[in-house]
Amino acid sequence: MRCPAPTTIATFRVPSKPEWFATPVLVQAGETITIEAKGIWVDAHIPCSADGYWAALFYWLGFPPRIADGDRYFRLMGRIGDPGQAPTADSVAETFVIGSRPPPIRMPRAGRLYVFANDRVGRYGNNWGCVTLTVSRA
Ligand SMILES: [Ca+2]
Repeated sequence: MRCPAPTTIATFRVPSKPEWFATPVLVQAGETITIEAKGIWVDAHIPCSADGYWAALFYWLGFPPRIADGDRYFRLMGRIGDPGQAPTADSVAETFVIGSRPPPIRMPRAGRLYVFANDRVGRYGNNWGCVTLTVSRA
């Protein structure tokens, strides 16, 4: 039986400044996609990959990022939203961790893939750089 290779849907850059970045990727409920993120982006003066960086002190001081992420900041996160409208509020339940090379991710619903660096609300102005995502269908 033939086993097709993953099909690349799109390759694109994701800047770290927007609180929501609308990707060109539209998904169906239940399909599985793979994502690979390459490159370095910067939170203020802290360069990191799409895996973010360890920031237990910020959590301890009472300043976690938008989505609590086990003492990490700035990890690439994803969420499926309406194709023409980014989400207007964060939802822990609907957000999934991406990072730089996650295992295949099953899409919880149909829609557009939105992504963001998991920074603190109101602290996106000092973000720089972008990572490059390649999204494939398994
Ligand atoms: Ca920042």
